Amino acid sequence: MNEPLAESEAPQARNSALGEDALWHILYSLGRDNAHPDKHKCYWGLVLAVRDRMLEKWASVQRQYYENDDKRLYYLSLEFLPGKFLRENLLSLGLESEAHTFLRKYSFSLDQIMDVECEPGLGNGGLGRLASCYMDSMATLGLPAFGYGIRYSYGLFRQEIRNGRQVEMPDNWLHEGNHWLIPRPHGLYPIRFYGTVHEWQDDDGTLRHDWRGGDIVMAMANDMYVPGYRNGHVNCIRLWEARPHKEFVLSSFNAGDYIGSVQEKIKDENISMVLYPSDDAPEGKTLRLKQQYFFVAATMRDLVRRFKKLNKPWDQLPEKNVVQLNETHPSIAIPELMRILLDEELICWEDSWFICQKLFAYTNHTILPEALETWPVELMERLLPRHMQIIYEINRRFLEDVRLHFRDEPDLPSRVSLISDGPEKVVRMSHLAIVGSFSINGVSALHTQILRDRVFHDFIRIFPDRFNNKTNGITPRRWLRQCNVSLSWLLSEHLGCDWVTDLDQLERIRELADDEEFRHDWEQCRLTNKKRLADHIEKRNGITVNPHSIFDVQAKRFHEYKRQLLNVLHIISLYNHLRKNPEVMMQPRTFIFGGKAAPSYWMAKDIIYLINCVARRINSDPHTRNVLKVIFLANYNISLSQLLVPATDVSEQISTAGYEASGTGNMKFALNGALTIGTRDGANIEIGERVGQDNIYLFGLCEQEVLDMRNRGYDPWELYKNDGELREVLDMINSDEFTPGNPTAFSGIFNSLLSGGDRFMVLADYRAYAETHQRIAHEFGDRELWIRKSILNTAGMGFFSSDRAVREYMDDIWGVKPDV
Ligand code: GPQ
Repeated sequence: MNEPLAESEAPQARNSALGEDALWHILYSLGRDNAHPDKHKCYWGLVLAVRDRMLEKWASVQRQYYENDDKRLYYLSLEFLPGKFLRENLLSLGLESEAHTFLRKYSFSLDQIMDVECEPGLGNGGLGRLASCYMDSMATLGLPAFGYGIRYSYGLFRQEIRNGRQVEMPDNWLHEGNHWLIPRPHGLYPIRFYGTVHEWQDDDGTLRHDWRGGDIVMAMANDMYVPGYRNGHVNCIRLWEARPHKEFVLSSFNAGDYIGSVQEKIKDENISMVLYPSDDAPEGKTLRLKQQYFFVAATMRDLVRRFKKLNKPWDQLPEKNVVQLNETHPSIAIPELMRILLDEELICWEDSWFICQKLFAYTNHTILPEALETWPVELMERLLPRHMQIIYEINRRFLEDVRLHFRDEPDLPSRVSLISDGPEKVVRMSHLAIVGSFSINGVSALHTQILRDRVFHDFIRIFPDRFNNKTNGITPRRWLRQCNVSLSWLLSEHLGCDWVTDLDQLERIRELADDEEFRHDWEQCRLTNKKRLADHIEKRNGITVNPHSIFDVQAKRFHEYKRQLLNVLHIISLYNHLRKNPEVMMQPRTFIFGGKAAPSYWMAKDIIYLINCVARRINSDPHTRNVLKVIFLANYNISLSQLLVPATDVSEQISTAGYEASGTGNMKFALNGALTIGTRDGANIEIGERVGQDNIYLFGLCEQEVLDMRNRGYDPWELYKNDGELREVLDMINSDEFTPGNPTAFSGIFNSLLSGGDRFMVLADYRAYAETHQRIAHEFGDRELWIRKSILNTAGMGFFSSDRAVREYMDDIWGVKPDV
């Protein structure tokens, strides 16, 4: 993303062997003896050799963007979760076999050297992973696209389980350095905070504004490269890192305040120090707003700098660029661009606003009321005084318009206002994003419908053409080709290799569901994956699990709405059933959990503790342990997910209907042949439509029923009284059954389900859930039936490729074209 090289300076494509280059780098770039390279040296040598090849392609692609005068997409996201790079990049660049040849010489496998790689945890969960899937598809489709985010020094915390409880440990992912990331210490941007706004008049007498003073922090780029799948295309994700402002530090040195100046330096670097570990629930802390403005301001600088090089009039900015906002986190970009256009480029308000509204597009990922971002006016006024003025002016003009067009609705302006009047005035970031964007999309059909009907209902009437749906997708490269090698080979044997970039081809295996030999091979692949996971569980948790048992997996962030509680209540009732009926034949089951809870989310952490206490009890009971196991896998991340996904028989997608915007884990499991037990929520509904209702287990209240039940007055105590099995389970939780000597360990959970009103309708869905599980256990026993369903799941999942999703964004929103 630096200036493209002139043709004559362009590097020559590498034609030496990958292994030779790796050895060269071990000596000359890493400064290590390359005579008998160990695992670490082999890994880093390979990384550098692969990186060379990516950089060559990247440079020529950048040149192409300029030469072809392409419209560019800027994808702004506070989170990215790319997972480990080496295997993915080898695969995309077609370098796998060369890498194997090199490693074989030193008796290493690719799996072994992948242990050396740290996974960047620059995101919390679904939102960050979606951004990475989309970057992969953009490169694979050859789009002129740029990802932008923050290079956090510390990623999402590492989770350890001690005595059953989550303990958070820092994730110092850069401690060894990271050659996948190229720092660009030249050409840093100054980013201002605080300060004051001065007014002045230009020659025409127009009132102008100038934001001055305050603190300056420097933004330094770190570039991470994303190769397309075997198409010679390489894009880049630019991650900003905060650096101290040199002049400021120098002046303190001169004043003799050495310690003071070092402290200032540390304070400035804090901005990009750590990822906020909350998901679907923003933390209203000043540092978070600083992070948002910091990365957005640096990004808009890059955009404007590149645009100015084209020497085009400003009204062409939206013809040559589009900015996609991943949630409201980067929505301060809207007033920031207004500030640049008004105060620096001296463009008038009307023209500036016209440009903004044509440039930005906003994706909403949640309807949880507590997760809709707001910032106190008072904070915004201090930290970003000019932006607050601009927001007031945007609001004033917008509300004037609303009053004009909706004269008989006097309440409407206050409902849609960008600023809410409560005891504390806050800026509603979603309203800002809606008013300042030409497109607003939800991430599944149901979610978009809820945005239309409820959350943004007023705005639909004001801007009827802006709202649209883009159902999420996942990249088949990482989530099938890479994570499920055995199944990928089987698919390629029957379909050829094109499915990797054309996932609809999977439809063609539908007819093979009737082929006994194919079903046999399918089952063998699944068993291989399950054995691999069983080995991992043995190693990590010291527990032996039966690879022929049902692997039932719920892996995702811990959140009450995702209802891990529903799952554990059911496990306890199965356990009770087994103890009471020791002679009963039961399908062996292994329930596997993975996921982190936000460090301050006590209820979610208690649920993790409950699962671990229940697991300890069940796994050690000699009467049940051959048929029932409960496993909590610590530190769930992308790498662990790649191991779990291909080994899962039953995928738990059991959020309260209406709460999960889409879900993407649901797609990964089903693509790999797991059957879903799920509510009619988010993308589950669309998965059911594609794989066929016979091949998915949907249960429980739908979104409308949840609303109706709550409106009628839902009383969880009624269910407690009437369902003896459920009551027994709840009473066990409310006693010292799982925490001997401590009967109140889970009273918080018990109370939230009963006296607290059961906000997420866990008890209301309990019976339907338990019955559905019974059906699943029965059908799993019929191997032919089950494998057929498994095949039909994979066959129907082509739609959920992120290539499809990105193509829809490209055609309906971005208006960018592939350049390959
Ligand atoms: N999501 Cl708002 C997150 O992972 N983090 C967030 O801060 C917000 C949403 C998820 C959402 O819960 C899932 O339903 C979606 O599938 C995912 O975003 C991607 O759209």
